[in-house]
Amino acid sequence: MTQKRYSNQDLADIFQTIANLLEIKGEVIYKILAYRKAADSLRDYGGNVYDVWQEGKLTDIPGVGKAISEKIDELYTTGQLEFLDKLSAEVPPSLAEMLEVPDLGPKKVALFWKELGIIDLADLEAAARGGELQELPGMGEKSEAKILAGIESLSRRTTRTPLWKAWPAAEDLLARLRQIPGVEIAVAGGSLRRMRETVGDLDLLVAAEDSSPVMEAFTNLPEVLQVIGSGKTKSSVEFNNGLRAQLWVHPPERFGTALQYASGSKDHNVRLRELAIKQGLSLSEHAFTRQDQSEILCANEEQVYEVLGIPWIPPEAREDRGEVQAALAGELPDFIELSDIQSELHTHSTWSDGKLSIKEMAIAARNHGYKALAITDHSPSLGITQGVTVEDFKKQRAEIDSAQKDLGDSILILQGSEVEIKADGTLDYPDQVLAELDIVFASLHVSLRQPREQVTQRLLNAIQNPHVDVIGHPTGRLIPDREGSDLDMEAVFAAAAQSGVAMEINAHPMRLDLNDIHARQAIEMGILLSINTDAHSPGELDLMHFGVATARRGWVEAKHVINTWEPERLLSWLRSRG
Ligand code: DGT
Ligand code: CA
Ligand code: ZN
Repeated sequence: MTQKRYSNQDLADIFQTIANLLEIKGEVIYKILAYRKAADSLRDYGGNVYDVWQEGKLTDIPGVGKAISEKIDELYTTGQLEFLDKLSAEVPPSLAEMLEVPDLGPKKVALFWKELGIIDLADLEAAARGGELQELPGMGEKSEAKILAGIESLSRRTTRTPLWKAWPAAEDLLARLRQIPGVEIAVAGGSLRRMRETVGDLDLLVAAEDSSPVMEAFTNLPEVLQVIGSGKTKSSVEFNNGLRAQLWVHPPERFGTALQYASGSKDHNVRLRELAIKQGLSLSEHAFTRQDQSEILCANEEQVYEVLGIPWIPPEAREDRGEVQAALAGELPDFIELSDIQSELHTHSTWSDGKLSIKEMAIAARNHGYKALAITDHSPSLGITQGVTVEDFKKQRAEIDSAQKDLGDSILILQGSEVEIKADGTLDYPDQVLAELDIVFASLHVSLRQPREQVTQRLLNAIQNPHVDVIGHPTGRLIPDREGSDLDMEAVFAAAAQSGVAMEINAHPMRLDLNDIHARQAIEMGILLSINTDAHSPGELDLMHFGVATARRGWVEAKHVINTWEPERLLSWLRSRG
């Protein structure tokens, strides 16, 4: 009997596997859901399940009932699980990996297994390439091609963590680091500070005279699964949930060089070191060093750039995409800031799938300091949500008028729509209905996997409709699992530049769509942008900074973004369009 110290993540994986195998086997749904719920709950559990087990309090963990706690107990005591062994003998565990393929469900997996003896992804890929899947009942050429594309997207997937997961985790860790005696500053560095859409690991920077108590506290955090490395200025750990973090600790008088170094990117840092060398200096995370070995210390990051003779460059733009050259030439853009945003133009209310009424959303937006809010509920064809019917618009307008009356001129409420670009390329409302609205977003939500030419043409139709003001989350991607549509962006931008439609940077961190590269391309072509959270609840209005960061990564200035404008100017731009 061996004891194994399963991590929270290990346990979650085991129950996830059980759920998947039961599903393929055709077990009743409530059992499957119980295992899934347990898996989710264990994965997100803050403490160490192992410790809870030792205290005999497993059932205190949400989602862990008698059956699950007995299995955890068996795993910790014996190192195995008889139930899983038996199940695996019936249903090959490798079948579960096929469920990772987008749009491939347990019924199909069971079919492939029983009919063709396919037991893993490699078998599946071979069968799809050989055209064997399309012969099966309920399958065809199209669904086979879709599976193949899904397998390819899986192999592109990396172990990087989406920013939307990493960011709150880092904020929580930083808040706790700030509680440690002796910690003067605790901030994010690395790709996290540069707001890349995914991060490899979290870099956390602390200023403290004495590093050892900080390192000690960090490596002993309850959710640390293992300490990968530990030294005086840097420690590296892996948490129960699979996330990794490095903590850098430097004395306050050297914090500027440390923060600059750890913020990266590596390529940006290489450029800075080249600049330093030209001045006879070497630049490290500790200091600038002159040839006589004397040091120049920088307590803050601005000083590092000052010594190098260039303006401070925002972290989001430190990707070696020409920013150092631009800084040297005095041609850095006037990067947009969160405080430049004057209005939120893409939101949902109870008229479709939003949580709040129009008035409640307007109050929430006003609390963010916004001067205007557009309500852009979905049109009816998007079957998953209730949409606004043509008949509804009158009633909705009356509700807006009444909310506007109650709120006075503290915030301007616009009646808008997020009209669906349907699979056939037409919009979900007739033109005369669109013409009545204050602002129209057109978005793709369905049939995103159409061939390039077809899906691009749909977007072009919307761009060319004179009543459409903004294209919402243009590619439709979801980070990390859903790639955007296969759009011909050259054609899209050319059409947008011509029609004058604005393109959205959707600020929701699962979207960030347009991305940084496309945003930069768009403004270079003279296209206006609009940054919005697509909030379905008041809390989501807080996500704006992710969109602004994406814009900054794309060198976007306030003047490129329509919702930095005063309401007057916005209204006159909207009126000047159809
Ligand atoms: P990630 O974690 O893959 O999303 O990307 P970063 O940028 O956070 O990179 P990471 O975590 O490997 O290292 C954090 C920072 O440390 C990186 O942004 C710059 C700095 N750094 C790491 N390795 C090197 C290096 O070899 N040379 C220089 N100049 N800087 C480095
Ligand atoms: Ca990192
Ligand atoms: Zn929306």
